[in-house]
Amino acid sequence: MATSDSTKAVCVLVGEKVLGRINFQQNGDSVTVTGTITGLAAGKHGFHIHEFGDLTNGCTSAGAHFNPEGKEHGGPTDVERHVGDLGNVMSGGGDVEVNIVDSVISLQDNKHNIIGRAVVVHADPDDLGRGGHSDSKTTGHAGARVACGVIGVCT
Ligand SMILES: [Cu+2]
Ligand SMILES: [Zn+2]
Repeated sequence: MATSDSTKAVCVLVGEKVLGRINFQQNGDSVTVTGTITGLAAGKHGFHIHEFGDLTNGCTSAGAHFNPEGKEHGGPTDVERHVGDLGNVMSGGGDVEVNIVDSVISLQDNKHNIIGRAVVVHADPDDLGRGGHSDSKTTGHAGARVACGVIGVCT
């Protein structure tokens, strides 16, 4: 996989009702994830990096959670997590301000680089692998994909 060091990236999220913009900024070993999402129902919504920046077939073709280490699904503070596991965003029913700092994803030239992959926002809460559902250890039981976008380098 050819990657190169970047310090900033952006993702425009598009769905039927849900829209948004997410910015990524590399700060040392961590990435600050900020932005706004509109149109989300009140409650928690799974928020992940998925493996493919391919929206040919809508958000479905973004594939599974970005998981270059071959781990089980978890929460962002768990050792056992997919690289793409950023947990949940919380909606109060209005616009959602995203503000996450994560030290597992990267914009640098290494195998955790997320450039060219996809952000997916889900209809339901991510149970962080703890829900006991058949898909808790793969998807966090987060349900349908309500918006997605490809992560690209920006200035
Ligand atoms: Cu997801
Ligand atoms: Zn996951």
